[in-house]
Formats: sequence, C-alpha cells, structure tokens
Amino acid sequence: MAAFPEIDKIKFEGPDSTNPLAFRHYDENELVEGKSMKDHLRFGVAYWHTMRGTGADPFGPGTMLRPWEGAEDTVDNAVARAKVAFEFIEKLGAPFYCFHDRDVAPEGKNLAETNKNLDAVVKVLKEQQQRTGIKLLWGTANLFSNPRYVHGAATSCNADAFAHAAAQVKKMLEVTKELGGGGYTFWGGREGYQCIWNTDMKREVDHLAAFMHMAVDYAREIGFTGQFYFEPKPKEPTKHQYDFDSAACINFLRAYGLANHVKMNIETNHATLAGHSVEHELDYAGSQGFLGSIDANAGDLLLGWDTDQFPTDVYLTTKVVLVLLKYGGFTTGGLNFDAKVRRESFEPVDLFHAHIGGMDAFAKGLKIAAAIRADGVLDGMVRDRYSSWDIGIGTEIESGEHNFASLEKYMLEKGDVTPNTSGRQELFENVVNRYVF
Ligand code: XLS
Ligand code: NI
Ligand code: NI
Repeated sequence: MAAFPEIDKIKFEGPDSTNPLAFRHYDENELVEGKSMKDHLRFGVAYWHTMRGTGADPFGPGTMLRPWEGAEDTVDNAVARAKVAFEFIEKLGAPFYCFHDRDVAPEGKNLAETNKNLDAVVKVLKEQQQRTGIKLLWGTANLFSNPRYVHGAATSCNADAFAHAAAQVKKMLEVTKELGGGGYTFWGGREGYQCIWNTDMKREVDHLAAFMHMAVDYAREIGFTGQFYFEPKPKEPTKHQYDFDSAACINFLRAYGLANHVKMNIETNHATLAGHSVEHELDYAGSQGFLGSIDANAGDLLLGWDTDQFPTDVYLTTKVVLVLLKYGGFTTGGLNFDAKVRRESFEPVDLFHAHIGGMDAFAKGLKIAAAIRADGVLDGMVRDRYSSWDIGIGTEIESGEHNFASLEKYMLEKGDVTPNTSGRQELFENVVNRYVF
C-alpha cells in the first residue's frame, strides 16, 4: 500500500509553475557546464530526519503524523518504513540516501541480535535500491544516542564503549559495502567534553585517531573502497567537540596520518555554529584538497543551535555551488539534506515541500553560479586584485627566488609600498546581484 497515494512523481514544470508539488528549477536532465543537474548536485535524503524525525523538542513530544508507523519499534515496522522511504525518495527523484545503522533497524537485546535486525532490514534496502536505482551516498553508525555512549564513543573514558563503537562501525562498513555505498561518514557525536577537570584530552584525541585508523584498516581488509568523510561540528551535544571545524579536522587528519584516507563532509548549520559560514568551510577544505561531501541545510541566526532547516536561500546555495564548482564538483560526495521539517509542519506532504524547496534552491544556485563562471567577470575582478603577484617582485616571490635579505634590499631601494586600489566590496556584491536578480 502506498504511503503517499495522492502524490505522483514530482516533475519539473519550469519557473512559472505554481504547483507546490513540482520543481521550478530542478530539471535533472538539464545540462549545466556540460553536466546534468542530477550529476552536479547529487541530492541525498537523510533517513534519520525524514523517516525517524518525530518533531520532539526539549519542551514536548513528537508531533509528526506518520500513518505508516507502527506502535512499536520492531523489525517488521522497520521493513515497512524502509519501503515508505523508497516510495518517498523515488517520487521525489533524489538519486541518493544516507542512514545511520540505528535509523533503519531497532537495537536488539545484545549486539548479536542488533546485527541480525540490521541484516533483515538491509536485505530490504538492497532490494529497494535495485528496484529503484537509488543509491547509498554514505553510511554511518549512531555512536551517540544509546546511554552506553554517555561519555562519547571512541573518546569515552570507558574502554568498553570504544570496543562497542568499533564493533558497530565494523558492521556498518560491511553493510555499506553490501549496499554499494559511496562513502562512510564519521560525525563526532559525543566525541568531545563538558568539563576540562575530568578530561584527559590528549588521551581522548589519540583514541579517536586510533579508532579511525582501525576503520580505514578494516575497510581495506574487506575491500570497501568508498570514501571516508569527517563531519565537523563545534558543539552540541558536548561543549567542545574535537571535530570543531574544517581547519581543526584537517589538522587532526594530518597529525595522525589519516590525510590520505579521509575527506570532509561540510554541514551548513555546523559551520555557523563554529562562527564561520558554509562557504568559508567549503573553501578552506577545498583549498587543502579535502572537499568531499556536503550536508545541506540552514540554521537560524536568531537561534543558537543546530536547527537543521531546509535551505531555501538562493544566495546561500549560489555560494555553496560556486565553491563546489571551483574545486571541480563532487566525485564520490553529494548534497545530503541533513535537514528536518519544523515541528509545526507535521503532515507527510510537508516532507515533499521541504525537499522540493531545497532542490529547487540548489538548482537555481547552480544556474546562477554557472552564469557567474561563464563570463568570468567576478573571477577577473579577483584576479585583478592580486595582479601585483603576476608581475615583477610578486612573481619572483611566488617562484621562490627571494628571502628576507633580498626583500629588505628591494624595499630599501624602492622606499615604500605602491598604493593598492580599493577592495571594492560593495561593487563585488553588486556584481553578484546582477546574476541573482
Ligand atoms: C548531527 C550530524 C549528523 C551527521 C551524521 O548534527 O549532522 O546528522 O550528519 O551522523
Ligand atoms: Ni550532518
Ligand atoms: Ni547537524
């Protein structure tokens, strides 16, 4: 039985459409810079929000109307839910999905039973993938919800928690491989701390690195060739998370010999929690060769937490896509909507509105970004700003011909710095607006 009987496959109807269940900009086959929108944007649906989000908040219980949900958290329900997930993703027309082990199947009374539950649902996920052609963008393990991870997982003070987390990731790597997943994501969960007095930071960070090395080793052992991702988030649930931002994560990966195995999965709302913007985080990761995948969402600057809203701001999506294209676009990664409908948006159809809006905002952002790139005006203006590096002393410094002594000599002869031209921030902003409206 269909969960969304009244909803057909979402179609592209063009910018003039007023149909709330149609795309106005996302035409999956439209070519942009010689590549289809589908292949550029590689949209994914996040199982945890879309299929498991209840709308609960610290002040009250869930509100979501999900007629397909059974009363208890059983494997049968999980299987039924998996079919609903695929009906939704197929009607939406997203090519990918992502999940945590515990999103798709309930825990059993011990690890063995839990793994069995997972296997039962994975079998159905695999059938559904084959039926629809929808693929797993990345898998991950939930190492934060169960009370056993109260002090974290890989960074827990309890070695048994580390061991249990290892067993979970081992299993999820096998599952991700079985489902042909393109990657595996580490998000810190509770890998951080609340109180410096009770925390051995060095030991915890060393353990996190050891844990990730074990994952990399096991992937190699079983022949899982997907890309590993590390997802920064500065706080929430803990006060200090070790995976604070791109720079902190990349430093960690380099310091512990993981740089060749792990790239970044950047999430918009996590960037703003870190006091950055998503384009900053993406550009930093990209410039260092670590841009892997994106968790697409939006925060609310009036609220100080991870609100995980659907992105609808075209400036935001334009900036994201511009950076993405600058570094060559996705290879294994994609735009996973790590976003949830608001507690007040409790009807099933709201899930469609939310994803359609996000996909359209990114499609429009892609078109704008491509137009900005096509005539090269913005790029040219940036290049001009640095033009002193393309001649004379600039070229010589960049090609390594100078040292402090030779630069002192140059300046003693010259006397002072040739004045720069204006930064022209307002003009840059106006130029961008030419493409937006
Ligand atoms: C939570 C994270 C999480 C990861 C996957 O804030 O965004 O959902 O993406 O564990
Ligand atoms: Ni995320
Ligand atoms: Ni988040």
